[in-house]
Amino acid sequence: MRTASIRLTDLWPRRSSAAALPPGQRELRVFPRFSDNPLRPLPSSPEPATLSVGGAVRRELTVTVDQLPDLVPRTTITADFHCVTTWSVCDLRWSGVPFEAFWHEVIMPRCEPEPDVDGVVVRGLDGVQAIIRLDDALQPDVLLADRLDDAALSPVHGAPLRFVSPQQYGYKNIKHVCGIELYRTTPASTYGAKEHPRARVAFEERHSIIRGAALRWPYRLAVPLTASLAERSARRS
Ligand SMILES: Nc1nc2c(c(=O)[nH]1)N[C@H]1C(S)=C(S)[C@@H](COP(=O)(O)O)O[C@H]1N2
Ligand SMILES: [Mo]
Repeated sequence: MRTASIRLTDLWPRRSSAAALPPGQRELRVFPRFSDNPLRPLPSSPEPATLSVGGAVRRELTVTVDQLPDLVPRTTITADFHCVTTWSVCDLRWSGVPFEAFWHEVIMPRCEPEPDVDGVVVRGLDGVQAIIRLDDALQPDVLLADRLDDAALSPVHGAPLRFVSPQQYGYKNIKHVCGIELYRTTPASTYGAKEHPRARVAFEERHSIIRGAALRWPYRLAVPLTASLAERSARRS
């Protein structure tokens, strides 16, 4: 299995022989847990798990995560995952509901967003959040996923629900999703300048100020330690 007992040497991103990776990215053959704060424990999820939609809407909405595939048809995508710190994992199979369909078929009719909504803040149960412009959120490969590689999404990789946006760096792919808040004016980032408003992998938008290529090495050097700490703290909690 891709996640069974990961060794430190597995956590050094290597040039890929097979896949053509985006600029500055290298491959990991394992999929570790990762975070800007690797010591943050796994959050606990309420039972049943819910997803709330609020912010610039006429009506707020809360649905259970189990309900989602009844509201919007489920889909499966295969995508590579790219962390801003330069590691990529190839061919992950995510299953869930497309965000675009959730937007048009659930949020629009039920919540009636303000006409000038520009994007959403996606929030995780651990307090981590990402700011996503609406045009990025509505890409056809963006999912609210509850399954990974034909199994229920594990707590390590973001149960009960994960925002999956393959064209954006990992930090926009929020785990343990519990809330979506619509905004009209872009809020301040909880990551500060580290969060690029778009974080598109293809354009190497790693940071809002510093040029992406300049951060490859400083970020890459921290990968093995960060990933092994995140793995250990997640598997203990
Ligand atoms: N809720 C939450 N989501 C998060 C993070 C986090 O710390 N908390 N870290 C982000 C970062 S930086 C990365 S690279 C990926 C890592 O996902 P993984 O732990 O499944 O490898 O999750 C992203 N989403
Ligand atoms: Mo990341």
